[in-house]
Amino acid sequence: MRKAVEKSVPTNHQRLVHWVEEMAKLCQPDRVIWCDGSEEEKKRLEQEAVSTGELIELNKEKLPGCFLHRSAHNDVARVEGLTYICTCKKDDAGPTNNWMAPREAYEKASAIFRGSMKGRAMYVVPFCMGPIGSEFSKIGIELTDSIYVVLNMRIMTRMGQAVLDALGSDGGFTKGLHSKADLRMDRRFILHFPEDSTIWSVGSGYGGNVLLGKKCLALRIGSWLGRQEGWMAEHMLILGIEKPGSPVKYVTAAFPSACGKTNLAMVVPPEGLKRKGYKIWTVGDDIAWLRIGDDGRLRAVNPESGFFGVLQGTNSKTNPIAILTMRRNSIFTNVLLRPDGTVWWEGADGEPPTEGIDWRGNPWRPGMKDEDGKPIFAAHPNSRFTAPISQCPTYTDKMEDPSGVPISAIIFGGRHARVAPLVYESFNWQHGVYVGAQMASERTAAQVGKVGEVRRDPMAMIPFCGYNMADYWRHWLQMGRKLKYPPKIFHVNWFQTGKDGQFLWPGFRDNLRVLEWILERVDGEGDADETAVGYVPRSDRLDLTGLDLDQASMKELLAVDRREWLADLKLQEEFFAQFGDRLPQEITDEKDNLRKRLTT
Ligand code: SAT
Ligand code: MN
Repeated sequence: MRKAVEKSVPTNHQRLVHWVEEMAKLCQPDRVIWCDGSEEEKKRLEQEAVSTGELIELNKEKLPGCFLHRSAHNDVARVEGLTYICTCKKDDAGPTNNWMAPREAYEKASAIFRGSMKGRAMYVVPFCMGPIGSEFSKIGIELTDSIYVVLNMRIMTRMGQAVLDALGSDGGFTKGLHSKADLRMDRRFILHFPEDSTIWSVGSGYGGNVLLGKKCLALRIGSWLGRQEGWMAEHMLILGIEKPGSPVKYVTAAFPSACGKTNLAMVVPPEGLKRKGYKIWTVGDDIAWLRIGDDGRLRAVNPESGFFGVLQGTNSKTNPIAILTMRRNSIFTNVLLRPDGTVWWEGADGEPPTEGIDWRGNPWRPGMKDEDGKPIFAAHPNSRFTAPISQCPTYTDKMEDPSGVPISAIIFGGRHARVAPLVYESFNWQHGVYVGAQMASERTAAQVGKVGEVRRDPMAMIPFCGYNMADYWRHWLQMGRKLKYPPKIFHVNWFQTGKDGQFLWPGFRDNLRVLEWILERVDGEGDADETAVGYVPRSDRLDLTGLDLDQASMKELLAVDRREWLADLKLQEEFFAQFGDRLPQEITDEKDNLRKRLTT
């Protein structure tokens, strides 16, 4: 084994080589292949995956360079119940994370990894999160037995020989080990060892469970490193908004998975705003790494280089930019295959096809029902596309700026039918941190579990914070104190419903109307009413040109219902109580102040 590894080793980083050998000894692959990230390698891997059925090549004319992948039926979303933070002290993981002692976790997973790659190749995938050479960036190495993972990582990260070169002979890196093993749910674990900067993922082949640069490194390990090193890893899109005559302003927004981050990151200006000449630049759709710049401002980098976006409901109306982005060199996961080699999902452009092969690989026709009489979906609700950000029509080369983009506003938001108004602005940074900490949202198909159930999801980080959330909020508070020019913090809710259960706000591109007000506030303009929860726009302040929305609905959208807020405060208190003494006093103070404002 030793020889086979060393023959083609393209690095003189001894620690790295040694670790790869050790992991190969454990997993016992037939071959160890170091990935260089080249075109030639990509072609070779695609061919191999097509020959085994791991990938299906799509219509060469209509979708050049595109492939379809079907994951196992029991492996279609992140598994939060099987995701662990493995710190020496349980309290360091905190009450919102699953915890396992590191030694127990290594032992349990070793038993599954042992021999798991027999008959397969182990790919060594060097990747960099963030522009190579930037002070924001972090290097990881993922060892995997999945070509699907290698090809996705090639899109989602800067991957290959350039990363090994940047690592040199002694650079630091996060160690990632992944094996599909036998894809059994009862032998599946996503384990994080922040104290060793190590990630072990076994028994899954799906998205956020296995693309270790994404949620595992860029958020869970990243958030841990961020606290130690004085920066922040957040579940946020990054968007540039350009108004003629002024410099581009950048905002970040934290929404839970499958709540519209990708759509907002690529939003097309609606009528009225288009006439004013607004332009949008997409820097990132899922993750932001934030540092305090020499200029005293918060600066953001998108550590990723691709999108892993939701397909259900994505079409030329809801997100035309995404549709243009995924027309070539993209990987589609768990969608319907049409006879002509193109793909379809619920909510895609056009009528449902009359026939096709569904995401499970079975023949499909519209209107089909299962034994329980439930409709059979053509695509899984959490079906995804993977596409390079460089193909996005709103791509900006600011994305490669090693010092990041300056952030003017931070926006929090959830999917919450009631309670939160369309938009409100926090009174200051400390209050804004509390606004993020009390976020609540309904569960989506992005994680295994009951869809629709409301849960507290502070900063949209509940599945992704790699340490005790009480310490995380303390870190946020400290960052605010260090910032000379802290961004203003806002909260939005696109998902309010009226008495008839219909959404009150049209959402999608019209969300930019709200962002316009947010940027006016950043500039010290934009009229607002001071309410118990924060500053809310006066109902005539949003530019509603071309929008068919009556004054009554607008009023309802911006209303603060004291009774609902007081009822929600009770739920907040139960949630915060789990953190005991570790909860920062500032959070308690802000909550108490809100109660006072609501009752006087
Ligand atoms: O599955 S991923 O974690 O990559 C996508 C998401 O849930 O946000
Ligand atoms: Mn996400």
